Amino acid sequence: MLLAVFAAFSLQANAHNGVAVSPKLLLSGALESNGLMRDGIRANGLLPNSEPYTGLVHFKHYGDGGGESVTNPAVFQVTGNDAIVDWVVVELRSPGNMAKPVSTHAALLQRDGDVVSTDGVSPVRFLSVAPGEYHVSVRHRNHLGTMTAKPISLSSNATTVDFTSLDLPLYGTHATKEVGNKRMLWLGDTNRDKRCIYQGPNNDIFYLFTYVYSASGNSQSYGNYAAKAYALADLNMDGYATFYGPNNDRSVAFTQVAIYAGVLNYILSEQIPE
Ligand SMILES: [Ca+2]
Ligand SMILES: [Ca+2]
Ligand SMILES: [Ca+2]
Repeated sequence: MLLAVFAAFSLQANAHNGVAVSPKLLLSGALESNGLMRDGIRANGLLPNSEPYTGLVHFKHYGDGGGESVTNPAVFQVTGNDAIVDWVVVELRSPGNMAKPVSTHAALLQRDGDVVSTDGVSPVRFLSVAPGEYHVSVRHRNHLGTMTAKPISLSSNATTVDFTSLDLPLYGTHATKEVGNKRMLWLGDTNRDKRCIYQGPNNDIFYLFTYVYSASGNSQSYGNYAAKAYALADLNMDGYATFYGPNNDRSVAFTQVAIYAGVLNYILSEQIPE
């Protein structure tokens, strides 16, 4: 009897199994007409094996997040719906302190929107986070992140959080782009100030322009030069940063702001508390 009580107590005192989450999201810059995101970065062999967020300006990992890496080369060889588009970050925040994540994890984004662990298939698991209620937020290098307006109950069984759904209440106003019945992250933050600006002070197009014109292979400073790189300036995520010419990255930002706001100096701001 005493032993049973002790066993039950020690079970309770044991470490929990963390929480698992399966976010779903679309990056508007990468989205193709077939509803999948393009995987040109992967196809061009440009995806880094280690998460690129550590060291990026205006980014900070929390908890035991950071340093995630892909150790199995087969993960980046998958093609089709589940091919990897890029690295993203998943954050968990307590309702009592939304400004500071409890933990962050870098994860992988599949072409069909599933966010998965570094094995390319599993849910994103936060082993150090106790089961409970958390706001879930997602971020990407050159898109604006977004966060659930309400806390979501998370446990060791993966919970799906579908950021593409119009039914998921999001924090802030105009947090994401809406096309048809889908939500997607706003594109265009090449200078990583958490705003997408096409024209005016601190605009992101100037960064793109500077990047392309000063690219190491572009000694003649051609505007239609395609700089093949894993770059913040690659807004349509095809593996090239381009200013003019076919599939250039400037026009996707132009189209977005022209259709959404109608004025080219409109400022889209990330809706995540700081
Ligand atoms: Ca999938
Ligand atoms: Ca910006
Ligand atoms: Ca591009």
